[in-house]
Amino acid sequence: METTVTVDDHSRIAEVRRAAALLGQTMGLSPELIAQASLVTSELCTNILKYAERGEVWLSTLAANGTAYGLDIVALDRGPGIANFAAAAKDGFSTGGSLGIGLGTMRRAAALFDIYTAPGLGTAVLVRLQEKKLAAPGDDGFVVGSRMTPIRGEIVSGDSWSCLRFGPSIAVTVVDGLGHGPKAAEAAHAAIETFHRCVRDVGPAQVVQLAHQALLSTRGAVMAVACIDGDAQTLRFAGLGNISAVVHTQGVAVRLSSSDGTVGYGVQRARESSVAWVPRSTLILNTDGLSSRWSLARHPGLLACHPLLIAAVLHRDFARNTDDATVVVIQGQ
Ligand SMILES: [Mn+2]
Repeated sequence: METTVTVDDHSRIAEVRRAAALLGQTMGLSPELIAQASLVTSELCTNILKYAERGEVWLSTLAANGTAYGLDIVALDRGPGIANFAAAAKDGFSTGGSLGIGLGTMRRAAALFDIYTAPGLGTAVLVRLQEKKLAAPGDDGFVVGSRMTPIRGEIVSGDSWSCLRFGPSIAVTVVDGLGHGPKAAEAAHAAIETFHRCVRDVGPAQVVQLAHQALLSTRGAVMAVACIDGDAQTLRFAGLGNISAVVHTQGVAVRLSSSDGTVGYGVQRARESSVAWVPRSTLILNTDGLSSRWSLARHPGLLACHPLLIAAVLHRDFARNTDDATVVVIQGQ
């Protein structure tokens, strides 16, 4: 479960705290974690108001096997950015908050803390809070982060994505149902369902082919599938339509190309390609809800961040409001 609150006034601080409490209670998180979330969100909101005047806090619960074990708190703004984060992170550095727990305290409370900021580039902070008594699942060679939002005014997203891990491998798909709203979501879900059913047994091109059959009675979708084998150090890819896919390995970006067409419409065949995958390789997939002109060139150092923060920053800076928008980032460990 997730929720996003715009922060543009001091009254929003209480709203974000309430949203975090509601999310935590609904998902069965402990009162201790909810109290911690309240402190952290207050601090992040106060920083946004003080330095950027406006931003947003995005809250999403973490769950494994149906049990929630944590909360990801991401604060995003397009303010001036923090020139000297090291100084700001020291205890006692005034963030001007009513509680003033400071970035340093926040960092120690967090199971995971990451920040992306530079002058002119805004600030993005990730704080992951985890239940102490519950074991979080391991990374198993891959760390995944994503952000998906529906077009303004819609509750359901016509985009969808999923990933599955098996053995040393991970498979991921991103789907954009044609148009938006419930009919687009229906097409996207049919593609995801096919992916879940088949991807352990067949390659990416065949998954797209099988999805094509499954989507003939729907409005159709564009779809990309990537299968990464950590042992063989290869990534196999196939797509139909305009899902963007780029692999960054050791400073080199390789764009993976999809075949022209629409899943579930006409006669289609997706070509399969393959590239090398090594530890620290990063795969970024996105739908056309992000501007086609998006580029990492504007964000020096972003690739070194946690995939969730990479996805959140790219979404913040390049998502258009006129479509469902999805970014998925997978990093090898
Ligand atoms: Mn779209």
